[in-house]
Amino acid sequence: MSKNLTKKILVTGATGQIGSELVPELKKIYGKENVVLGIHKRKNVDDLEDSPSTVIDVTNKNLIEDAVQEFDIDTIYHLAAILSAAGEKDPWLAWKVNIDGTYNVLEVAREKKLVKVFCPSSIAAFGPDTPRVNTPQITVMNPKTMYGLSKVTGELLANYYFYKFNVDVRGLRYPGIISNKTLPGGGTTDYAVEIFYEAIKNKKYVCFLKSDTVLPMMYMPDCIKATLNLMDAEIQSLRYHSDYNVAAMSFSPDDLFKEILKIIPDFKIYYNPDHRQKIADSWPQSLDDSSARKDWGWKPDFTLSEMVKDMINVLSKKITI
Ligand code: AKB
Repeated sequence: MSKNLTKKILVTGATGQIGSELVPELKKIYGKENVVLGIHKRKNVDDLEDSPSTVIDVTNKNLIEDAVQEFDIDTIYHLAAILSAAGEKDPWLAWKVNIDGTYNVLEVAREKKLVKVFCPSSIAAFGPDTPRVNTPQITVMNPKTMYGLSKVTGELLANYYFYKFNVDVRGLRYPGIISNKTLPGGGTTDYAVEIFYEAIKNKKYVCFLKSDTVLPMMYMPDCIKATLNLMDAEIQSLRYHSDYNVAAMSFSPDDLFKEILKIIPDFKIYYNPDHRQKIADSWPQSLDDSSARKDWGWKPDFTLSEMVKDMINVLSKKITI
């Protein structure tokens, strides 16, 4: 169980929102030939050109085993998942992908004696009985969505594999992640990405959450930093494994709107809350991440206003109106 042994990495969900930005960073650190993209369905993605890739359905353990064997993998970043809103539409699929998929990855890690595994959790692991402000590292969970339930199960299972089988598995409770490369899909925090595209393209956005719904969020560069720093941390310093709270910023749609307005003064927002409001209302508003700060030096770089400036700057160049 040593960080120095990571030589060949498999990333499941490699072309998703987080995967598409984590993969280039991993390639910089480990070399492009040493990062294998596990993709569910083949797509035309720039990153596929210079890295090995393989089709992986995480519900099929044989495919994970074959990939580990073929590419001599020693570390897996397991990012493939069905998010909260999509999971409520098809809870059966969410169970299969999130629970069976994580179990399969952990089993392969145990059998093949992998060096390390990253299995992310989410703020969705908490529920309406959880203290919502400054949510502690250890507290009541009781999530009400299938996604949340699968994330708590994943945390518990991963911790079990650590203590029972010595599998070095680590994970973060990701807040809503804001990014400008690949769109998220099927999440409750997706509004915080969509809003930028609509503000730049159409100068108006209809938000599916209420104006005062505060949720924890994080800009992608901080998400990548947190992921890599946790995976790089000395194992002796970790008091937790698959379930670290990490925080960067908390805001409501109205807070975000006001910040965008400073740069796009004719932007308008309208509110039409839908089924995702109930999910958001069951999640924390802010997290206590003092354990992550103490154990492996976590500290975010981006504030709300810095994130908004950067998002608008990058997307304005990318979006042709
Ligand atoms: C979602 O909204 O489902 C995700 C998450 C918070 O895990 N972005």
